[in-house]
Amino acid sequence: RAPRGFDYERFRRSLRHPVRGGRPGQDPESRARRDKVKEMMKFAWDNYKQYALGKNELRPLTKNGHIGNMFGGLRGATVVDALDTLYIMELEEEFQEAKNWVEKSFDLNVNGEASLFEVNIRYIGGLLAAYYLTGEEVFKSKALELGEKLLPAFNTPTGIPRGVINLGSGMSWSWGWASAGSSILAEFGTLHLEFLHLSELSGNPVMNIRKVLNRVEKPQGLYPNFLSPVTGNWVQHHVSIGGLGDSFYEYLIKSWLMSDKKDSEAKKMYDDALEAIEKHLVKKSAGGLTYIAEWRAGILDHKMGHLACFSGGMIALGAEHAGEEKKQHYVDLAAEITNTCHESYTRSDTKLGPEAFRFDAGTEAMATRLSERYYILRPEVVESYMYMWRLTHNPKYREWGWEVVKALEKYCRVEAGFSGIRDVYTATPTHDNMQQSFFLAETLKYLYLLFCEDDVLSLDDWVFNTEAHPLPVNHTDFRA
Ligand code: DMJ
Repeated sequence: RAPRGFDYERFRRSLRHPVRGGRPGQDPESRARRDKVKEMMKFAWDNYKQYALGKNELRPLTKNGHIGNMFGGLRGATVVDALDTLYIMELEEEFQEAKNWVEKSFDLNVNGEASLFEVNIRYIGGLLAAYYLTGEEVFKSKALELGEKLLPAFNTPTGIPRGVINLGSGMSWSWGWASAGSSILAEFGTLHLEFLHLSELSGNPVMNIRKVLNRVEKPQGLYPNFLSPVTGNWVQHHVSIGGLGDSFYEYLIKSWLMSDKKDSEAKKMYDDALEAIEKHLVKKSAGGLTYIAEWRAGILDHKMGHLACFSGGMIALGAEHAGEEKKQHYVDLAAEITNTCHESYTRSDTKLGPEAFRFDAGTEAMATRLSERYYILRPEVVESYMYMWRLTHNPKYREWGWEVVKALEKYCRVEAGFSGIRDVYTATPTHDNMQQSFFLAETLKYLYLLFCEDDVLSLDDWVFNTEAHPLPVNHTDFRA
């Protein structure tokens, strides 16, 4: 079928709510808190612009840029990740600065090894969201051009892509650390939302991943984290709703929502997966905290990663659309998990949570290993506060979000930006000298939305990708 043009104006008219803008009647306290988060965003952006524009991240202590090795020679991860946040916060001048950089300096003719997953969620997601929010063609054409460069990674016997791709040659291979040439569930399972939009905009259908996953036999209904892109079979039986697994589950429920609830296969896979997770992984600690353990070939590891804390929000989002008989149950489960993640924050000296916390040998929601005590400006806990707030309007979620704002200001704000910290259990932590791009894409966006009215980026119109980039729900076909 010949590609047809996407009718942007028709799409904008179809939105049920304006995407941004202050609403009259908002209570003064929430307005002031929202403005504080906006000031933090401006500070994070201004320092990135001053010291690191065109690099991937800002190093706020040494006041220079960081390039890293995840993006295969692409630059400006912070610019692309920040675009939609700057736009919805009405930081107009700063948005123009970011847009100018994309227009004039964003070079896609690079040659290097990139993570397919990271390029997809940050760059493709960021560019698509910027296009849908503003209608500026430059974002669409860059997204489509970059999407093309990622396609060779899907040329495997099963259609399941490998994790690493050279953006110049199109050669792809598996991560050296992933067992026996396998692909990672959270990586190949976190492409669907963005690639559906790329297909919609370009007219080229892609992706065969869902079919393989639906067909393959699952141990106890669970999805292990490693799968061979050659045979389509699991390579190792490690299951986790945290790192390596996380956003695969998130993209099932969000695929269904983004399809305007038509993709019933995704909904069924989500429902079944969540049931298996509840049956085998959800536990209650001696102190009454609900958590999600990890599973290694049948043996439970009573640990929850910060990454797994997104699941409170995911279950809340699913609960809103669950049948009446299940709804309250899922609202309660989401609230309990979010509460546990909040506990991991309140039990630290900084009121920020560790990278992983455990529930064994008398430990409750605290890190036990030195190597797990750090906080790198991650969003998952405030992400869950935002979804729980929109679902319940219980004011405690706004209070919890405000506690995080205060802690970020006290412990992570430095002279030239925000930095991660190495130990949340000391009131004088050392800094890791890194302002992660997801801090601007996600952490600050979710905090801002927590203090906005519900119709700013309404969940009726938008689905957030796993990097918090809003993609529109397909109410109708907008091809002219
Ligand atoms: C982000 O890139 C995304 O949220 C991803 O899903 C997980 N890791 C970081 C944030 O912690």
